[in-house]
Amino acid sequence: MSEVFKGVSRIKYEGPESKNPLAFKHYNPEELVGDKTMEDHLRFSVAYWHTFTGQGVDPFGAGTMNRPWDQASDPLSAAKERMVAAFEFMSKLGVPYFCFHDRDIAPEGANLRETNKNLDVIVDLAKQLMKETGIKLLWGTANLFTHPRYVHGAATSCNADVFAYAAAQVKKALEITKELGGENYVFWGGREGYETLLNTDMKLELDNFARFLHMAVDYAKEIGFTGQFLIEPKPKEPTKHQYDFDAASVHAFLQKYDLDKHFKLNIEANHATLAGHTFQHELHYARINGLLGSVDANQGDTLLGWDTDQMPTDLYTTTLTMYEILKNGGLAPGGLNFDAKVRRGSFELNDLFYGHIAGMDAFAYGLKVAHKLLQSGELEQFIEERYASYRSGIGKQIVDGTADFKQLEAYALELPEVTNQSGRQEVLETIINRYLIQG
Ligand code: XLS
Ligand code: NI
Ligand code: NI
Repeated sequence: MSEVFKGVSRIKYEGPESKNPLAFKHYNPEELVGDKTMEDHLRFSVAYWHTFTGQGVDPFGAGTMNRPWDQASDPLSAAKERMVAAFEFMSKLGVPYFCFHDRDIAPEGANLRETNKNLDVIVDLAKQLMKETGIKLLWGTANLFTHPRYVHGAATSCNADVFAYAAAQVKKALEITKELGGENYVFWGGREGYETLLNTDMKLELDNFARFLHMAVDYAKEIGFTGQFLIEPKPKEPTKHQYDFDAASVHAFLQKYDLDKHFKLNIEANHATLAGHTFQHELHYARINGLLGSVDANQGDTLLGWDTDQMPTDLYTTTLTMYEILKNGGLAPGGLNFDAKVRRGSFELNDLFYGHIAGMDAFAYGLKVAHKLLQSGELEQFIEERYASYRSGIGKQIVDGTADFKQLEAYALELPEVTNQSGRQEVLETIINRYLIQG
């Protein structure tokens, strides 16, 4: 098939002074940061749905995107053309990974059998293109939210037939993810939640959700899929209340249902802010609990209360994100997936390059700054000193578990007065700014 992204060749690193919108200013894949190359630290991935399948539809208007592959005569031909164009785009951009939902890559047929056949055709093509380009699959997932059958949820639907249909869909999605060498498999509970408790058996829905995930774990084992399972928390949208609300509630759910050893989390920036947390909070919570598996890299808009999925360009956030990722020892087998879309007004083909270059540069810059910050130890040292009282005396006894209420009371009764020290937030914020400005 003929070239789609005409006039664009392989995107190169030109350095911070470059003004070329089709060049990287900070992302230099081979450059070493600490002991790893940027490419190995960042493990960038393109999200098939936003970049190749999305058409720029919003609740008030039709699609705006200029996408030549959508002109094909029938849905399966469009899916093939889309896949070929996707690999042209990803090769030119130089990303090592992509991610997809089953329904992004192949159209639904008249029934599940036909739909699965469509998938097989496209998976064969993807396999061939992956071999030719060396681009790998970061994760696969099943779309259990678009079709009207999922109106009341999938694994948490009130209708057992829907549960069965969703199971069949995930079974197939696991098979194709394995077939394509996917390194992870994601569960985002698209419509797993409720609109009103007046019609909802929450206990049964949550129990069923856990049953569903156990079945997935068992099936993966049966077929020898060894990729990492990930759950992607999100508090609301499309339902009023999504069960996988945030990292802490998913953690509790996994522990309650004995699933914690099988799953990690895929943390998305815009979902964190929708939950009333910072992105750093969600990453940090996941990390300290050994649950940080992968990241959906995007950003929201502070003035809008929904998942705007914008390309991440905020350097402050990318720096703090990379700080958490470095402290996590990296993300592998996870990565940084751009679950982000160019704005509806950015409808030209080249906007896809501009958007991804912006995101990749913002993360590369964040990586460089976070590495320096971490090496300097300035923040770590402050925290270390702030908690020094727990390393000797009564504090050590508390931490060691040798103190009880009676001993603590005896100690407190002898205390002349408690003295505290400043938390110095402003000083610490200035340190971040200093590193951010120095680059
Ligand atoms: C939606 C989610 C979705 C998942 C994959 O808000 O972010 O895109 O990442 O199903
Ligand atoms: Ni996401
Ligand atoms: Ni999202």
